[in-house]
Amino acid sequence: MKRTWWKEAVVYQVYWRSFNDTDSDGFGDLQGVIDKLDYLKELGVDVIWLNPCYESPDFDNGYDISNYYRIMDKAGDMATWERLLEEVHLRGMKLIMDLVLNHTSHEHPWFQESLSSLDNPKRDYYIWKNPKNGGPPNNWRSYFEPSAWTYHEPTGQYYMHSFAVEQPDLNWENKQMRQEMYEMMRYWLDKGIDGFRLDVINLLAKQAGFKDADEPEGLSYLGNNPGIHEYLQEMNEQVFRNYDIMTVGEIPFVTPEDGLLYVGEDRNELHTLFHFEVADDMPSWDMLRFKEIQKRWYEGLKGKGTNSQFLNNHDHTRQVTRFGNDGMYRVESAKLLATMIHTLPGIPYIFQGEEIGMTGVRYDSIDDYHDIAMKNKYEEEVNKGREPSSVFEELLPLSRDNSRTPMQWADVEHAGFTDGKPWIKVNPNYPSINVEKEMNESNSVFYFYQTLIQLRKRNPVMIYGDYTDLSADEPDLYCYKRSFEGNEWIVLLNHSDAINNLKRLDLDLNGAELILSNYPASESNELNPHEARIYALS
Ligand code: ISL
Repeated sequence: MKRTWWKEAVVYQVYWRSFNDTDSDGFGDLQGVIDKLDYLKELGVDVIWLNPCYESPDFDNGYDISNYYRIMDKAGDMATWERLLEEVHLRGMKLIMDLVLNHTSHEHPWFQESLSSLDNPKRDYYIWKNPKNGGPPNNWRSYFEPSAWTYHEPTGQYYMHSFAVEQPDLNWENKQMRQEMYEMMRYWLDKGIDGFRLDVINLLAKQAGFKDADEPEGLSYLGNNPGIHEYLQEMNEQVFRNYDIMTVGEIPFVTPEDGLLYVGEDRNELHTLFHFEVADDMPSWDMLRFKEIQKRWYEGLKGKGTNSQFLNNHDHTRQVTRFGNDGMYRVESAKLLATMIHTLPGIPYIFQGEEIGMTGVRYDSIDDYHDIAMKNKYEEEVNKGREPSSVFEELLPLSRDNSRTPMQWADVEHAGFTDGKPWIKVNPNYPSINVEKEMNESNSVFYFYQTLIQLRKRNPVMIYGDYTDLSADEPDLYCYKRSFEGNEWIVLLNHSDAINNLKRLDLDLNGAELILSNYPASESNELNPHEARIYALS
């Protein structure tokens, strides 16, 4: 496969509203990101993924866009955004913008026009259907609502929303709407951004005929429908291929075989993708399942397409809490998970705060949570007559707010995130987990990430190397080989609170050079709890 800058990049996700607040309104802002670019440069990341900062009524934290050409007041203004882009580029980093094409906000002028009458020219920019048997057109539910349809009395039709009522789905069958979206994408690319993270991009094409789903709770009927590849090839032809950029598609419900259709280098669609076989479909850590997933995705894309590797983001609780050990082995576990994500095939993503081992939270009341997904689900379940406290306990671990707590900069009020009242409570463990503390400890999670990133820049084997799992049947030990142009590396991970012995793996490490470990260098055959080692065999 061709070597390219985006395949060699480490991407850092800035959830700006929780990153750094410079105007004391309790929300992070773009100036706050500018003020921390030197920190990101020191970490060594190459690309910054900025969550949506376009104008929005903020029902879904910016994923409900009401003006694609204006910056949300909470975030700042266009002049500040342009200064951010300039400062990112001055530091030799790149900026990709999060873009939502599947739906707009209900406050977008297009939707307001579409609502106004059956024959409004913008009516067909959205998905309107007549009632069926006096109710919704079909039995589909949405991610955030019991039904994917909301009735509009004045025009006597239902409109579709794959997410919240406030997020009406666009009708990608409408050519004029597509052209207006392509024009908007070129507007941002012509400003000099380096690509897009494309929100639920495989949902753009809707299922032909809008028939009832066999399993209305399943949701997969929302994605990968006929027509999606035609849309993406048209988008690539009219937008992407004219720029030196990276596009990463968020693609739920996708298999490696289908995934290749989106990111195959001969497909002229997207550059890479996030699949959700781990983040959405693995409730708790299952090493054997994880290895099987890695094997299938490696074999499915090998030599033809590029995967992306992540274990947490703004939608999923923090990896050290969900998949590691955020208690007595928090530091070792954070470093082990980082070693895994940065040495597996695919582009590694760092969600803000992951690089200092930030953990998930458990607030005591539903009132401490803001996530529309959780609030709607809580209401839906309680409205069924279920006991509120048991619903709360059930939803708590899944709340997307668990990863959205403010970045922890220092052991000062609100962790140095804001001088105002934070929009969401700061994790109470900020006195012991914060950037300032990490920067003063040579053996911190931060400096371990910095070392991993530096290793990646100097060793193409981490990026382009073949992958062989040497531990497929081991429930806790994960050992794999990466090989490229005569270089062979072995990665050893003991994802367990117990000591594990290597002898079961029948490895020959004689003469191997220990490149990196999250424990003091040791030649022992016993791996400590959550110990990670990288060896160079040749
Ligand atoms: O939140 C999830 C369940 O854990 C994810 O499945 C997520 O809802 C889904 O991947 C789509 O996420 C994206 O689109 C949503 C937005 O709320 C998310 O923040 C965004 O990442 C609607 O735009």
